[in-house]
Amino acid sequence: MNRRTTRRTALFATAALTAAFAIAGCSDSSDSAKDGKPVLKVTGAFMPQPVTSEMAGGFMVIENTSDTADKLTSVTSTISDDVQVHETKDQKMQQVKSMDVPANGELRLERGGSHVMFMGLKNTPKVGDKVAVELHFEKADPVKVELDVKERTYNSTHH
Ligand SMILES: [Cu+2]
Repeated sequence: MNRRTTRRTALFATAALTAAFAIAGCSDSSDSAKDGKPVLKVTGAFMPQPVTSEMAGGFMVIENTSDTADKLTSVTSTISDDVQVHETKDQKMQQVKSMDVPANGELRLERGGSHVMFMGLKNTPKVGDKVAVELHFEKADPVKVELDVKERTYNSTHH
């Protein structure tokens, strides 16, 4: 398929989709704040350069500026088929099914605390690289984030 054909197909699909929504009458609810979904903002996302390809940690702050509480339910990435959300208790980390993102609050994924853990890396990123991840939430739409790969001692979420 050449580029022109692809583009025309995409345009047609969009038009068909718009028509379908119009017929279903779904368009009038879209004016309210993101359909009542929480509004999330991610800052300071980074991954310390992994020592081996076995695993890597991911850190960031997920800010919720809405009145609706949400939960981080999973993380996906092209770098690993097994990305986990870990909490740290008594200096031991364990996998959890979800993590709260409180209304008008934030979820801090930081060193020594909760974090994202990438198991079985498909490659070993170096300082300066970016690792793309997608965060999935119970209510909010998925959020795509790029983690900056930093030196192993780097800490952006430190206060
Ligand atoms: Cu961990």
